[in-house]
Amino acid sequence: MEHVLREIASQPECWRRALELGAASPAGLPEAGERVAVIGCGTSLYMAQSYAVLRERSGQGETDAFAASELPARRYDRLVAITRSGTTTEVLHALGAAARTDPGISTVVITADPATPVSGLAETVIALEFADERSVVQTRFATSGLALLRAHLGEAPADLAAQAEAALAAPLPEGALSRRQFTFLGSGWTNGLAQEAALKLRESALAWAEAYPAMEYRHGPISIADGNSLVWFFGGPEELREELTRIGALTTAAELDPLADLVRAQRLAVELSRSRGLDPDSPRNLSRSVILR
Ligand code: F1P
Repeated sequence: MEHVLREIASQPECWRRALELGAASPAGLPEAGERVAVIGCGTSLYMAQSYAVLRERSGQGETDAFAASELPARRYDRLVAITRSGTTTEVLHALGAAARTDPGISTVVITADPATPVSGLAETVIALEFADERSVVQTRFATSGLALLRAHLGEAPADLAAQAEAALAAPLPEGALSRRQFTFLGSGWTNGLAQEAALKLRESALAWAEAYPAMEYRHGPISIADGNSLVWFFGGPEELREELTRIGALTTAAELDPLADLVRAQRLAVELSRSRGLDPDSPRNLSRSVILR
């Protein structure tokens, strides 16, 4: 069995541990009222985006998410970095630059591997070693990190881990494997999930996969949709789904919590990869951590 499939299947257990940890408010996470920037790259960026929306929505304070390479020189009370590997160059640079330009800023990193350079650059380290992964393609570290952050906000459904179990058993959209174009739509905090689902399909299955805020999708990208498309709703209006059905696209929508539905999209990525004769553990042109020299 592929590592990624084993890691996908272990998410309910990982989420239980992450939810417990988040609810216990580990030191270093943002306090209510703070202005916060959250950074990451790739998957970790998309989790940062989802968290930023959730935190603002919960009334705990202004929260911006940035690709680590794009962190502006603004003043924040706290910088939260998310990195599975702890070695991603842009994350290390951003933490270093923030400490130099804004000595008053508090820094915290959420990582799967605390024995890495990132630990020397953040004041507080939250280690999710139990969610570390062998696969290049991230699944359980990312979702466990977001589960932890949601629990810390007091926003995680009590049965979230059970919903991950349901997502592992839920059917994939019938006919999905024969589609050639995949679009994931979100709204609010689920935009990050839509981006992450599309990334999974690109990394694991070299698939043509895109992601948009559902309402933005109407402003052009919808022209792509046809009988070869699967459009997956993590958020967005029912009328749009009906319109896409009329166009001939296959559609599916989250019946579970959207984070649990991401598990279903991860499974689709692996199935699609297999059906194309690829190895989902070894995406083309990608290493487990992007380290720039
Ligand atoms: C971020 C990342 C992943 C990507 C691949 C390479 O890593 O860009 O999103 O899927 O694994 O690294 P990290 O900073 O979270 O370790």
